[in-house]
Amino acid sequence: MAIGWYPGHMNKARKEIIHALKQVHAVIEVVDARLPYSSENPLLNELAGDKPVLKILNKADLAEDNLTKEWNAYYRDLGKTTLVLSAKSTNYIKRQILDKILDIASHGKPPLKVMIVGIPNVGKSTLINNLAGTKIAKTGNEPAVTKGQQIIRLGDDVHLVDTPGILWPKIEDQESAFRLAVSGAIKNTAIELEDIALYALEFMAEKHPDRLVSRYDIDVIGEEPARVLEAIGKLRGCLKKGGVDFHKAAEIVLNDIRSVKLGPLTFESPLDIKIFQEKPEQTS
Ligand SMILES: Nc1nc2c(ncn2[C@@H]2O[C@H](COP(=O)(O)OP(=O)(O)OP(=O)(O)O)[C@@H](O)[C@H]2O)c(=O)[nH]1
Ligand SMILES: [Mg+2]
Repeated sequence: MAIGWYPGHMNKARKEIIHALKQVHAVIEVVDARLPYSSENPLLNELAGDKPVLKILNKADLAEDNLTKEWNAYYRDLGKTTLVLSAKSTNYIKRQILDKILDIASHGKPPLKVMIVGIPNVGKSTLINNLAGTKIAKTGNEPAVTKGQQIIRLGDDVHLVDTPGILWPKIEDQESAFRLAVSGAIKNTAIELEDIALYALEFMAEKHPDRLVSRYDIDVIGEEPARVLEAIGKLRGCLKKGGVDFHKAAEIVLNDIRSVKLGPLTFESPLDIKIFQEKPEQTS
């Protein structure tokens, strides 16, 4: 499936990351707390080699607290060091990150150089700006623009490189591609907007039907996602010649989800991932 990332792009990103990682001693990996599995890049472990990695579950303000706790415990069990954050709003981020970095990275010859890496849209630039205390990196959905290499001091002997390493998203896995699309991490290209909204509605109907009912005042129990989308479209006046404008209705649903109008949401749990990973063994 191609969603703006072709093998050529991935190769280029891979080479750039390998080159950039040579210049640092430790790595801060940013993932989206709403989909920690789907927003990580499986090759980072290999690319980081034996460099210590601090895994940041960002956008915690958008995720479900109980599931964020489950993810945190899951990673801790795997021996990973994590930090749950909201780069957009949390204060004292610098102190928290510095403490964790010093925990995992031994001091060789100072300064200890650190770099932020992650797939697009997880909040790398927002985090960098927060740490720098000024707007160094452009945020939004465009790649960061850097005004010459600058160093951000996390502590006297710990320096952060201001250019994030961009990794490619896990789009080869269908489930992950849909979750990334719902979260807004990958732009709506190869997957139709309606299909993304239908995926989201199926998830909502299964996990949080009450929230759908209270937001849209519709019947969702036992209904097909397409009928739910149609009902939302009718209710919100998304009409075109011949019936409901599904595209407009899909936009409404996805905007509502991304702007937390349907409450904090986490699209996957550690249990889902375990089930997913155990599947091939069961069928072999
Ligand atoms: N609610 C919330 N939004 C966040 C948080 N961190 C980042 N964002 C938003 O997420 C969007 C993407 O953030 P960026 O910092 O641009 O992400 P990035 O990883 O630099 O993305 P690329 O430059 O495309 O690789 C922006 O709209 C941010 O405002 C957070 O902790 N909470
Ligand atoms: Mg950026």
